[in-house]
Amino acid sequence: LDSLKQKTVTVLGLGISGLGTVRFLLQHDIVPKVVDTRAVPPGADWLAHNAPDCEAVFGPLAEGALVDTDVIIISPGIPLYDRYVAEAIAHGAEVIGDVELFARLNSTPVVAVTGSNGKSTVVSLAHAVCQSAGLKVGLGGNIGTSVLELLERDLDVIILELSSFQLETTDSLKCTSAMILNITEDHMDRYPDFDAYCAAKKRIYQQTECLVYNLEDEKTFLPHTHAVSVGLGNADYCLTDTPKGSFFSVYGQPTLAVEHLALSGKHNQFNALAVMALLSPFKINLQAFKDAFSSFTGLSHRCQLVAEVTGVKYFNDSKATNVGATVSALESLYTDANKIILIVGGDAKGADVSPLGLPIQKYCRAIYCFGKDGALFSSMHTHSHLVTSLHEAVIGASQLAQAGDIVLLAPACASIDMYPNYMARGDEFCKLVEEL
Ligand code: UMA
Ligand code: ADP
Repeated sequence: LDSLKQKTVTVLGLGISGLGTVRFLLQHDIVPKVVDTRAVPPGADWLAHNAPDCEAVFGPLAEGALVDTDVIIISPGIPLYDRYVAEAIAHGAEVIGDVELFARLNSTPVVAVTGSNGKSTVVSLAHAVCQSAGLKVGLGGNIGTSVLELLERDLDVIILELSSFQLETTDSLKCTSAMILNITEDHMDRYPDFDAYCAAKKRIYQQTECLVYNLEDEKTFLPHTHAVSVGLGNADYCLTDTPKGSFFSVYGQPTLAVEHLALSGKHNQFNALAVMALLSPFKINLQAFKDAFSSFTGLSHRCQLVAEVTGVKYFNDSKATNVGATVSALESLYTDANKIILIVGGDAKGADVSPLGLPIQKYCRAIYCFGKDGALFSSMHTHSHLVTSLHEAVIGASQLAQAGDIVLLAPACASIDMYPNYMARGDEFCKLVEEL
């Protein structure tokens, strides 16, 4: 921090992470310049009331806007190849993220999780286990809390959800354990290709004592002296069948019956195993896992049962914002006894959506496609309906559904073409279902 005090510092982006950074810097007597290309960024009000000394530049940037600064603390929402950022780097500016600043100052053990899907569920469940074990635990990062807030607290362990965006600007993060849960295509509007996205995720392993990986996804692996595998079958942490039913097993030893996990679906059983592997360095007793697994019922908008109307179940999986998440929702909800009517579409973020074709044909009775990229999906099923709103999709699906069917909102797309965020999209779905 002392070295930062000698430099000119710009915070670029005044959302959650930018605001967390400004607050932190001010607490340490560093007054940054604050820049955001939006006319009124989310933190504008706070800044005006609490930090009138900060020079604030909001709205479209002028040529050379960032060149007269030594350090830029950049929002994960802005890529390093942004024209003005690249120009500043060429002029010698150091560009880091809030996670890098956190990493340089932190001395508390860190458990870090990235992946295309399951991050928030895994970090929240890990947080619940640590709480049950009586540990002082903090949770932050991409899940929506500024990591720098965690530095101010007296904690035994910090659990971080990290996006590929955050990892791009992070070099110094030391972890007790770290895991890439899985890698499927996402954010292809930000990366030149899939390899670049994978490379960003793998940065989480740079300085970890224990590397936890998904045995069924080789992209999550890097050679390491202490590598631990997770998988539904045949991994260090896996499921085994015993005369007493299915168990979470650790190096071949059944430890906890799967029935204790309140979350449903195979992907959540994988998530639970990931939590066990990630927390293995902390020697937490089994009772804490049992208590947390049985009381954690999941986060909103992730494969949540909204209601059953005339024998048809409606599930809100608005957080399925990429193809991988939608495939896993279809696989976990489908049984021989029910067919799925899928509501899909939104902003596909430049993804190749074709891997959804087979699961849609296999598991769906029909599909309703909406939003900016809805048409990308409409050729995937013979009973496909291209509609202009979620309202039209829910009404159509409810008329078509037969008793025993499932109507599933799992859009495989971001929501920004029609909604402020995925929560607003999920909330509208729930409201429409309630009105049926
Ligand atoms: N923006 C501008 N101009 C600016 C700054 C931002 O146009 O000068 C726009 C960009 O489109 C950007 C968006 O605003 O993508 C959000 O930027 P922000 O600085 O307001 O973001 P924060 O509120 O700080 O939120 C960020 C993460 N957002 C992104 O990575 C896009 C949040 O993850 C994270 O919770 C938060 O920091 C705290 O760590 C959100 C997210 O969508 C949930 N993450 C992606 C995902 O999960 O798929 C990676
Ligand atoms: P993230 O934070 O990575 O977006 P979430 O836990 O919020 O992950 O879940 C996002 C979506 O991914 C939801 O639709 C959820 O049902 C699905 N999902 C959760 N865990 C997994 C997993 N292990 N593999 C694939 N999909 C998953």
